[in-house]
Amino acid sequence: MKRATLHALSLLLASALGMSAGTSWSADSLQDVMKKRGLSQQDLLAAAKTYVPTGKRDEFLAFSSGGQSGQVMVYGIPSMRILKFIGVFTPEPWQGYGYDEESKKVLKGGWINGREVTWGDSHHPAISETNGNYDGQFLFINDKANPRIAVIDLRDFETKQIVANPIFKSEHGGAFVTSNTEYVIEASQYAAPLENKFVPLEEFNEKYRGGMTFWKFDRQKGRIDAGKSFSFELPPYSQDLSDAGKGPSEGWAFTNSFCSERYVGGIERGRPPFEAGCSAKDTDYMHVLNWKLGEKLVAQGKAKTINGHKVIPMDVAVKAGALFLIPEPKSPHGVDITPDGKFIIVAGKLDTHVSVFSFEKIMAAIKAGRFEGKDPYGIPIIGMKDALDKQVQLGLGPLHTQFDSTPCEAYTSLYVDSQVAKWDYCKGKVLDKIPVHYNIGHLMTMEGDTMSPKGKYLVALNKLAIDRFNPVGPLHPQSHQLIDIASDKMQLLYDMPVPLGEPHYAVAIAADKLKPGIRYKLGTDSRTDTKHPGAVRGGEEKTIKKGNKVTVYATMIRSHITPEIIDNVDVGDEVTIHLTNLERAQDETHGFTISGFNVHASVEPGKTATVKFKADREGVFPYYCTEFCSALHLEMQGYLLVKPKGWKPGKVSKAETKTYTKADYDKQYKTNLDTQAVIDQVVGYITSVNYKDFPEVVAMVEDAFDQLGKTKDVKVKMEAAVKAQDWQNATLWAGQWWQYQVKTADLGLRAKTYLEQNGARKVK
Ligand code: CUK
Ligand code: CUA
Repeated sequence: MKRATLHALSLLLASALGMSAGTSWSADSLQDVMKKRGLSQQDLLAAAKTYVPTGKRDEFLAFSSGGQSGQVMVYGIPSMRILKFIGVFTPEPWQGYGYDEESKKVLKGGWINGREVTWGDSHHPAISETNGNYDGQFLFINDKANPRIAVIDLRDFETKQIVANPIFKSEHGGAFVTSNTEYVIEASQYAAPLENKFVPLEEFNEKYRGGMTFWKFDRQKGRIDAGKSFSFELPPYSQDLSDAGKGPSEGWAFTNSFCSERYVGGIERGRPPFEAGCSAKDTDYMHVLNWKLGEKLVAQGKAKTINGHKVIPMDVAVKAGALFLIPEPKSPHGVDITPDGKFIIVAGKLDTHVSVFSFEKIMAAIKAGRFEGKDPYGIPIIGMKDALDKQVQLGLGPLHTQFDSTPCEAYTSLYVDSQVAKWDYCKGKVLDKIPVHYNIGHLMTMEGDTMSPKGKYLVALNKLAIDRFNPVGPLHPQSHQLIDIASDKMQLLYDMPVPLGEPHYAVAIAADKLKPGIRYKLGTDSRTDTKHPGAVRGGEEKTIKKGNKVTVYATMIRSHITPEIIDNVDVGDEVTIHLTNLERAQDETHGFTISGFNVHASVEPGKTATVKFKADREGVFPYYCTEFCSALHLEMQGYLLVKPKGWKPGKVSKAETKTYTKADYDKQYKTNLDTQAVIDQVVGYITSVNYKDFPEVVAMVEDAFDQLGKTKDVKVKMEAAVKAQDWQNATLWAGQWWQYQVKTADLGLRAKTYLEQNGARKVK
């Protein structure tokens, strides 16, 4: 490149990146960096499109399944910066998920027939919708391995509920929501008897079944209502991905299937394997279900009850006109409804085409009673030609489809080709292709499965990373690739390694639709959103012993845990510690653990969490705060003393070294006066500007005064010690006064910095 051109580009980028010439980021240094790091013009453009400057935020948030980790990963787009791992089906230590009592109850909801299951294979996240568009309130995700659905509240990004499917033994087609989140859909995968009984494989056709569950979502409560949920019984066809209709197709749901051959393998019995028998036929079936009719059938008492769950038998659904089949090409995978709700796009793994089915044609065939026959279970089959709008040849191994903001434009992943194909489903034309690395499964565009896709970016969720990242041993990270889809030509922008598990699907929402809180109302049990019975305010801390049960009502605030000593525990006692974080300041989380008992709680501002264990060994067990929450975080500590049976206090040395003198006290006192002067200055500044217009600052100021308010009590104790000439305690109480001052000053300075950086105005 000519030097002049390079210089011009550098200047252009510099201005695009908000750098002005003359700062330390000079145009020349950008050239130097390009040269030194071997970056091309293309690289710089990609960098400029993904880079989110320090302190700035992303435009979209992606919720990605965490695959075998059983968790959900949250990251920003376009920066691809990871923001959170949400513990869902598996314990997550940092958040205390699975280590405190409240979250253990959530995980218990996902036990399978009384057995604790601590691992999950999360596949498909879904954001709650209102009128077919994301409303940013809730997130749902399924567990394929152990048929379960989880509910995550997006006010605090915490898992609130897990429900285990009462009739499935495995599942895959979930979680998908109906247009107004009336239901969360979950379809089974491998057919099995719906009852929990042994049935020999010889009775596969008669007794094994698939199904589709409609979990009723109670938006007010933010929880699934299992009592109002129901399922359709389906043939043993290995149902796969599913989707809910929207707009004109609202009220209907669609699910693919593979192995509609109902083939049962058994290599060891000399039979050809499943893979051969399950792909023998040229077509499988798309299932077309009317859930609104299903709802009515249940209300009319036409469902039977299996394992306490309402199930609509196939013959009942058929008779009511709520269940149909349509042949679809060989081993289909994705079934995706277009944003206008008019077409259903099916991609077949073993077919080079995608099939565009017309909802209008399907309805016309049903209305006219035009069927080409019935399946062995009596379900009417609509002819493929009567339902198909068109087929488009895209490439090898098409799997999943997402949509652009431009009408008719779709993106389909090509697993075998390792490509993304952009195409027009109205004209049936391929528009562009881009290679990805490697073997793409799902893909995701911004709000790309709603009625109003936002376009802009696409993420390819690739199965294999192979050579894309620094090698870290035989198990490679997964690879997400960010692709710019704002113009006609797709452009690869960024490779992101995912070291968590295999994310099957992800969804992305405009960040401004999310309004998460920064603190809980004081004393909240975050897993139930109710007042925690173990919550106490500052000053109300207590320890109660009844029989062999010890209950501690504790608080945490920088930088102490109250109580600091728990000494009324005898070996064999059951110990329950409720912890309330009294902080109001943003991001002032305290963690809590006790050595050796496998407990941990993450106690965010306002939250109350409980740890519980049996003190089955005598000994001395330090406890401490696990978050580096202030300069004196290491001192945020305490002791649990577990006494052996029959222990009596003997002669304990009371000798406590007296170290402090009047000189020490005077020195501390002077320091306190100086610190107060700093505080007064900061307060003077804050109250001189419009700080009340900044909610973050208001919270910090409240918290600061909280801390300062505590000095009153301490000062009284200090003065009493001074009067008694007890310089030891006078100095210690003066020191505690200073601790509160330091925390006040710290908050005040944070508030002042915030105000200065965010353009506060003078008000007086
Ligand atoms: S599945 Cu994995 S690539 Cu579970 Cu949606 Cu298609
Ligand atoms: Cu609280 Cu460290």
